Amino acid sequence: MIQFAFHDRGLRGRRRLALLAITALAAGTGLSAAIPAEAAAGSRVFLSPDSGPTAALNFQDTKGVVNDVTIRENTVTDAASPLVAGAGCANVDSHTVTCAGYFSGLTQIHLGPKNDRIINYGIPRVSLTHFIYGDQGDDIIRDLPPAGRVYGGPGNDYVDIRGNQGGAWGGPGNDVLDARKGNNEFLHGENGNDVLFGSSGAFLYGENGDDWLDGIDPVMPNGAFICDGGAGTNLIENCPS
Ligand SMILES: [Ca+2]
Ligand SMILES: [Ca+2]
Ligand SMILES: [Ca+2]
Repeated sequence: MIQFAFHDRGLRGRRRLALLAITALAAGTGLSAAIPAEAAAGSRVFLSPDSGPTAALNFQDTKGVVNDVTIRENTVTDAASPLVAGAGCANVDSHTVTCAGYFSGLTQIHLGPKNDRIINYGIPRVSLTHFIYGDQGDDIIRDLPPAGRVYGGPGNDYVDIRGNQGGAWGGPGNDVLDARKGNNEFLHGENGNDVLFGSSGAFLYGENGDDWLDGIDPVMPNGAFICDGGAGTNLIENCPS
């Protein structure tokens, strides 16, 4: 009996050891799973907060890659580079992420370095202020929902805003800011020789550099409301005098 009891303790001891080994293995598995996720190449897509009516869609190019992004409702695709889903989001495949709880229309998009492209179709019937940053490089940005705030950042950027009451800032570089398909938009060329196209009720500010401003029609309501070339030798057409 004693021998059996001893043997039993030994067995239990081995079971404990085995259990410890399994626990260690599981912890190790968790660790090894975390390392590839941390090291995974790809831009990050996540919600902040991760759910609810104010959950904003975040896009961050943390790898300095070329991005070619499309946002359509709660789905983000990048035709040029892989995506890694974070809080509130999940990968459909390596270039596609969906964020099931995203319906606010709020965005914080950072395209990071390189010459990137984005089309934001947004969410139908939502017009909350949202933000897109081209950052470094010559970026092409098209924003369709109302109330966007688009910043080209450094480089020669092309920004096309098509909503209502949106704004575009070209940043340093020779930019093209196009509001011909929008209404009541604010365009700021900032530094560089910029081209600004307005439309109904637009406010065009060339700011520093030799800018070309086209208000589309010198008479409201079809044309721009204000065309101000700012410092530099400017060409101003189809604007109210
Ligand atoms: Ca980029
Ligand atoms: Ca840029
Ligand atoms: Ca500029």
